Amino acid sequence: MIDFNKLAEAMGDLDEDVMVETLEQVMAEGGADAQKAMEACQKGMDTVGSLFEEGEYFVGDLIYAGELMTKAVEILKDALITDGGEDTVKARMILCTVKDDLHDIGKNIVRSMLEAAGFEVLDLGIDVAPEKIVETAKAEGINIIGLSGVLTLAIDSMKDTIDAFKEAGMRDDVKIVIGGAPVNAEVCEQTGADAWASSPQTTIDYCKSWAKTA
Ligand code: B12
Repeated sequence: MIDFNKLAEAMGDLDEDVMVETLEQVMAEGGADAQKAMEACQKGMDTVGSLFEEGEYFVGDLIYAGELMTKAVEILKDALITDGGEDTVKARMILCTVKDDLHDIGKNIVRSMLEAAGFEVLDLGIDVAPEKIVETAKAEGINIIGLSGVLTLAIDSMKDTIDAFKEAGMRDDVKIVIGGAPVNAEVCEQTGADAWASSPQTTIDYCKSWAKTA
């Protein structure tokens, strides 16, 4: 029986041994609980964030937490990613972390899942300026865009990016999904995005529906 609270605690405590052992147990049992394990790790990341805010953890701890999360995804990957079966799509899309934000763990998880669902993901990386996203969409003829960001100020960069599409006269040609810790329905409306998602699966569902009508 896997103790997901213990897993979340291990991630919060940056206890690599317990984390790896628990995740390996999830995989040894067939990986059916991989999604639950992922959620527990994310809960642990929230603890890391809170301890950082309280001054108990430092930037070095955030870096280490990031490495642990990457390791967790590496262990769970095969169980998290489904091959998409008959529903697999073939479409190209852009994904990146918006300007001034360097966080990319969530983006990379979303990319892996989108690729597994059949998308060809043009990953522009982190701290990507609105102009670069617009120019790439234009040059490559891409009309599905995913914007990631976890800093509060990423919300402004998302809005700036969407405004840049408007200014380029391309807003009606693209569908934009935003995601990351501070993103919710209100932020979606505020930025003018077409959709928002907190889980990779919801992201895939939106992108698939857009790929079909593109
Ligand atoms: C790891 C981490 C770092 C690492 C990042 C390593 C990396 N390669 O990404 C490092 C050390 C570099 C870092 C730096 C900083 N960080 Co930091 N970091 C974190 C931490 C602990 C975890 C973030 C994370 O990876 N979460 C796990 C992933 C899986 O979750 P996620 O990104 O939300 O992604 C999921 C969903 O949101 C969604 N999703 C993600 N992207 C997308 C995209 C689309 C299109 C869709 C649809 C869905 C989607 O799917 C994912 C999977 O489910 C958070 C705390 C927290 N609880 O988030 C702080 C946090 C984000 N950091 C914070 C801060 C303050 C900083 C620094 C300013 C610290 C400093 N003083 O230097 C710098 C900022 C640098 C910059 N300009 O970006 C604050 C932000 C505060 C704020 N409100 O703006 C937080 C919240 C910590 C805190 N509580 O204070 N950080």
